[in-house]
Amino acid sequence: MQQIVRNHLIRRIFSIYAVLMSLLLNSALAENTDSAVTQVTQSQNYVVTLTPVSTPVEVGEIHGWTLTLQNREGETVNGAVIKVRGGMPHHGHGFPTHPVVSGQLESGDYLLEGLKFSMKGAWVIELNISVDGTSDKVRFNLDI
Ligand SMILES: [Cu+2]
Repeated sequence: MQQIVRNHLIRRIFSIYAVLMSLLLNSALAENTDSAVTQVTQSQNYVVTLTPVSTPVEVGEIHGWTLTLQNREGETVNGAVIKVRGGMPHHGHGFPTHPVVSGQLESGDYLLEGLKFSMKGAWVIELNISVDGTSDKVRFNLDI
C-alpha cells in the first residue's frame, strides 16, 4: 500500500516538474519575441523593426541588433544609409559607444553594431534613414 502511495507521489512530482519546465520554456520564448520592437518612421515612409542578435540584452555589454527596413507595402528597402544617435534623455548623456549601421545583410536586414547600454533605465535609439536622397527618422524608446 505504501509503495503505491509513493509511486503516485513520484508521478505527481514529475508531472508538476514537467508543467513547470514547459512554463519556463514558454516564458523564455515569449521574452525572445517581445524584445523585437517595431516603429513607423516620422513621415510614415517606412516600418522599422529592431531585434537583438542575442537575448537577454545585458547592461554593460556591446551587442548587435538586426534592423528590418520595409516600405508601407511591406517590401524590403535596399541601399539605405542609416545613422544612429541616442542615449538617456533623462540623464542628459548619449551612448558610451559609437553604434553604426554597417551595411545590409544577405537577408535584406541591416546590422546595427556596437550598441552598449551603460546602465539600466530609459534609453532612446534614433535612426536617420536616407534612401535615394530622401530622409526619414524613427525613434525607439527602450526600457533596459
Ligand atoms: Cu544614464
